[in-house]
Amino acid sequence: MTTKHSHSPEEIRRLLRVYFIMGSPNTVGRPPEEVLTEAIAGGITLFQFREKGPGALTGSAKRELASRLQSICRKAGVPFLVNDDTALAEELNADGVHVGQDDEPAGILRSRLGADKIIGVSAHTLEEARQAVLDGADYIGVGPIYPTSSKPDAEEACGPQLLTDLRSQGIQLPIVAIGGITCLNAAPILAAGANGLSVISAIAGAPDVRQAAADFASLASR
Ligand code: TZP
Ligand code: MG
Repeated sequence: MTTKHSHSPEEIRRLLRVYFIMGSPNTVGRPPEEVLTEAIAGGITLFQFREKGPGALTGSAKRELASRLQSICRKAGVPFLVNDDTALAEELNADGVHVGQDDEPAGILRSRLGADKIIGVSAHTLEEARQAVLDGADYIGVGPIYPTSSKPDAEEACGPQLLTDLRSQGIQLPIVAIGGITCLNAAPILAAGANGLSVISAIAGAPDVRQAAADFASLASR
């Protein structure tokens, strides 16, 4: 089922440029609020709260952190998306959600959340990309492009070639690439047709978070 979405593809493509993903396990001992604030100062365009992995918060601690990060985003005008936890996204009235293939289908989410929420879906094949289009997703996340240590159950790295293939097979939906992306290996990803770069460790774990985000921002806006 396709419900009309209210964000234009142009707007989504712009938001995807520097798409920072983070939860408390990713900030190498630093307060997530501080890391997010620095990343925003560097120029991230979209934020996803992804509270997963060793030591991830649950229950009210997770909800409270999400809410603090959401207000930081709100003040800066950076949309705040929630990974997987659609109940939390609804409770907080987040700007959107990002879901994987094992989560709630995007078509159902679209009817429940409405046209104005941003819905992203992870896709690893042409089939999954086509389904995301039918389901009314705003964008797909494609990866891991390169090997990553931030997601232990990630599939095998696909390289920029999968992006080239999806584009040549007619997928026009905005695409953000993910997995092992750094400023040094990002150029072929953008050249292959991705509209933006999704990054955890190269920003959250950088010695200078603001500078790292700024470096991605100048790459992605070329
Ligand atoms: N999905 C595919 S790879 C990945 C996710 C959530 C992790 C990306 O993290 P990093 O540190 O940017 O490789
Ligand atoms: Mg998931």
